[in-house]
Amino acid sequence: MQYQPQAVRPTAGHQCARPSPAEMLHVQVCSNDELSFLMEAHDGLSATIAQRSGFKGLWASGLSIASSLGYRDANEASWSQLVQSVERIVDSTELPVLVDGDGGFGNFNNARLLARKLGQAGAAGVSLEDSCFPKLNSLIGERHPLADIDEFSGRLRTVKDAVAETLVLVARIEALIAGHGLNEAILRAHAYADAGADAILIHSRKSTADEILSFVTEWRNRLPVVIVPTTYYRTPVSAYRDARISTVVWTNHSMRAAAAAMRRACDSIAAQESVASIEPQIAPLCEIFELLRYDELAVAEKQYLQPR
Ligand code: SPV
Ligand code: MG
Repeated sequence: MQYQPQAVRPTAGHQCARPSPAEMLHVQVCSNDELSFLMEAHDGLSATIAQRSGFKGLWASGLSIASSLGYRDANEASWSQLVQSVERIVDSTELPVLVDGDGGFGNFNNARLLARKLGQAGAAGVSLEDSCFPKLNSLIGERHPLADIDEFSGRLRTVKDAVAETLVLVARIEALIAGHGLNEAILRAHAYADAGADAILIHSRKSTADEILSFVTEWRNRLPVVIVPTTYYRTPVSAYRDARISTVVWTNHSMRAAAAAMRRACDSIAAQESVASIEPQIAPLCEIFELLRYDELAVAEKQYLQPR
């Protein structure tokens, strides 16, 4: 069965106005014949830079936000720290933000609280994965216990009931990460579709896209499919277009780029006891001032800070 795009219902006041964040994300993830791309953001600056590069939507990455705070991606950062980071990301651009909500930080009750708070922070959607609390990043370690299908479906149903009007709900399947194979992944995808998910994120940590493409063939687009080609990065995106995948998420690349650049700069400054040689390699301050719209502040000062 092909998925039938269902509009995220416009909330009161949005009928004639600018589309809501959820409506913008819905177009990209759920009702678009084109392959969409979401770029990772973990703070206001990374969000701003992604928008400048032309991305039309953002992924607020759990791994990248945790890393930037100095935490491990193992639910060490709290749900309220996640919401705070999302607020900064949302405030920094006009782009819709799909938030990596991990497993919802507990049971159905924690998941719906998180979703409500993300909606209030201006997020466009939430992705919930069928992991157990506390989760561990999918790309490390061997212990990835899966949530019970019915219990996780309950988490999805309650989030759908709580925020159907304001957030796109993506159900993320960790069955391939946990080594359970294609049949389990498909079984879960159908259960999560029945529970009200708007899209399915199928995750893999293989170095080729084979198991993702097998899933897509078997799934036959009952709901749109979102993928995360971090480990199978060599596959050209034309393969995803051909497979009619909806959305590719580049989930951690700004954080990793920043880590590599900061390390180079720190190593060089420490070794040389000078910043002279790295100056041409780092962003000039005028670029930072421009990215963060200091010009707008100067204009506002003229308007609002005039001596009477
Ligand atoms: C994230 O960006 O935090 C993700 C994707 O969940 S992954 O790190 O591949 O699990
Ligand atoms: Mg994550």
